[in-house]
Amino acid sequence: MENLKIEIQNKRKSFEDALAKVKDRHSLQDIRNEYLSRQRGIITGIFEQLKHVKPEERPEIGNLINDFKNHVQERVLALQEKFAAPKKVLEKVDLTLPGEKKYWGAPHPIPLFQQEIENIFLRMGFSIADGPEIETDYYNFGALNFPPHHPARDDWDTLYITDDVLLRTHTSPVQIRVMEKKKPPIRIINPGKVYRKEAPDPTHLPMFFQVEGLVVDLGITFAHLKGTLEYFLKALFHEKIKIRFRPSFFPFTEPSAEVDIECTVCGGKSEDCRVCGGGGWIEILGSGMVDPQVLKNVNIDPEKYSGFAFGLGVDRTAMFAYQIPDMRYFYENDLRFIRQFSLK
Ligand code: 2U9
Repeated sequence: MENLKIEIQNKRKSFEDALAKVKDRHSLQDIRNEYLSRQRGIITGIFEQLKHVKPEERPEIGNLINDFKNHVQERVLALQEKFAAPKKVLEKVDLTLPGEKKYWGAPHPIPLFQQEIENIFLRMGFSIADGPEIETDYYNFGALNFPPHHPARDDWDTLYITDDVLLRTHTSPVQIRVMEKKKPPIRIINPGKVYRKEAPDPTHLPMFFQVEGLVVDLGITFAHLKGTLEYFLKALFHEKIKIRFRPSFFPFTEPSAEVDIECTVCGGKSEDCRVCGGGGWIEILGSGMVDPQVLKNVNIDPEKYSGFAFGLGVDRTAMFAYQIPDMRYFYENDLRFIRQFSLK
């Protein structure tokens, strides 16, 4: 019994020594476990020795051990409170301050307008085709009947990555790629970004969006081209819009025509109209019958098949549809401008 009494005294002393060195919650928890753990704690170990003590002496030793255990618990509890994480001070809310403004985004007018164009052609049974923006000289020029170094290339000048690799100037390479893989009937539109060597001004951008289209099948004539584009322009603007076809030239179509609509601002009635310049007409589309050489380049027999193609600038057409005087507004990201547009 004397030995156990001495051991309790020693353990009590070492507990106090250990407690004096405690600096934080974690080291306190280690000491707590060392002394109070139910399975391997020092106090449990001392209690286990009680069975070797004579029965008449057990109450006295039992009291001593309980006393030691209570002491350890109280001391640990007191220090736990000392090291407890500081309570968060509740943030005071000043209800007189103005609310936080949320800036919601808005769909950009160009993709919205592109979707309107796409929907009209989808209703006519066209599919949408896509392709790379970085192209080779062959797909952007060669296959489309632009001879090397021909001055016609000047109007389509672009940014070159190498002598042979460039940013596409039109989405026409997509049509070439489609025709290489798929034989007629073909009825596709290709919307997408194109690039030109241009300094930005109210009517020019070095990057803009185009939608081009291509139909190739047996017996396709200029009448199909005219009917398709008239339907498209009436659906995009209004049923009664006046349309005219003007002869033109493109290396990849023969014959070629540009398509004008009557001025959306003055209707041809103002001599100093800032949109049509008094001419009364606005050029909207380029078009033509696919040049037989272009069909040969993709191994489609021009004696058997014929086709028509067309192209329009989405940004330029959106300018007229929404009566916006400067194309650069579309890319300034001014939310006051962008928020004014939504799907019809
Ligand atoms: C193939 C054959 C022919 C597509 C065409 C135009 C005329 C045209 C311009 C309008 C304004 C481009 O955005 S714009 O600068 N487009 O004038 N595009 S015919 O002709 C093709 C295309 C692909 C294989």
